[in-house]
Amino acid sequence: MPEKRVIDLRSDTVTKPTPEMREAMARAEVGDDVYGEDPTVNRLEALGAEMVGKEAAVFVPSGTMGNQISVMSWTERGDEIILESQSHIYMYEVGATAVLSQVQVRPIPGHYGAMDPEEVALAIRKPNIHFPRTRLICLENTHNRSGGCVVPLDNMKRIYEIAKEKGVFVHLDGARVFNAAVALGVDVKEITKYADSVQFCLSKGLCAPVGSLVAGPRTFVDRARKYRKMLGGGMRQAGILAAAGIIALEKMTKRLHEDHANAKRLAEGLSRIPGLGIDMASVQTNMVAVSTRGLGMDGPEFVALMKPHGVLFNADLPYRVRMVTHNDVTAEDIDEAIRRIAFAVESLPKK
Ligand code: TLP
Repeated sequence: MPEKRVIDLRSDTVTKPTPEMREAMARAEVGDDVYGEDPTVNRLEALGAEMVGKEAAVFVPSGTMGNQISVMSWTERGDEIILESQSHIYMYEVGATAVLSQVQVRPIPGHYGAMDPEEVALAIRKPNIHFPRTRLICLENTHNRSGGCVVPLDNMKRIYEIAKEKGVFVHLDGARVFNAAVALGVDVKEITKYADSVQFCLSKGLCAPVGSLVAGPRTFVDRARKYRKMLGGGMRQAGILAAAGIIALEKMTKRLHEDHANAKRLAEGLSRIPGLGIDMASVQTNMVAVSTRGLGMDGPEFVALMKPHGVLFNADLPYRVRMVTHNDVTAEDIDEAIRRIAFAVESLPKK
């Protein structure tokens, strides 16, 4: 019997570089990027900065490093930063804000990933000998742990206005900001204009093998570049990677709507399977958050149930799994995944 095709919905980070990317990587013109001499990296940084409407950008190995050098570049030891309580910077970056920037975090619970601007305003500290200085607000769009929800533009605008009134900077974790732009039907600049700096990933839905860009004012990017070096992220002939990044930005941003359509298709199919719970309002981009409570099974058990059937995804809450669509899964794969899940759930012993 032929091997079952594995349908990998764990993340859009699993995407492989496209044949066009591999070709461009093989042919990339390179130099030593620590000397600023890699023409392909320079081209990628200029292109990225231009696309998000910022003065400059720096190429970094990962989204995590991009976010962390951004926090380092805006803050001083002992400052406070405001962020959403389920944000990637708070949940998934190994507590780096405490270690690297030595800042205190002030998490605010959001609604579908969006913080209430009034709560943000209240959280900004007034000058007082007892208080840390509020220096930075971090936003995330799309918001990963809410199931890929888009933070609305008016919400970002209001928070940005509040920040500017109070002399606070705004950093956007835009790991998937192009997904947000596609979902909103706007140019990405309409989103990034409500942030002083932005980190965006080339290696997720955009399929580059490695890398993110951090963009912002030139002085900020100069500081970020220096922190990148400090953390060991100064790469040499990185043009090999940047060549794929250029294709990610120029071409792959234009196909993300396919992933969004596949996520809807998946959510609709799964919502017809008894025991699986889906909040359709949260299915806005390339993720589907599925509650497993109705199955009487926790997230990790459901992950383990489906693994032998060749459908992979992760549990991100005790009773929730996350499925992510991307360039390496087709609409047919989605239908096949729904079929396999329906079959496995139907075959469970009745309680
Ligand atoms: N997210 C990964 C995991 O770390 C959870 C994933 O599979 O979704 N910001 C956001 C919003 C992210 O989702 C991620 C990665 C990052 C930053 C970090 O990017 P990398 O993995 O390049 O360090």
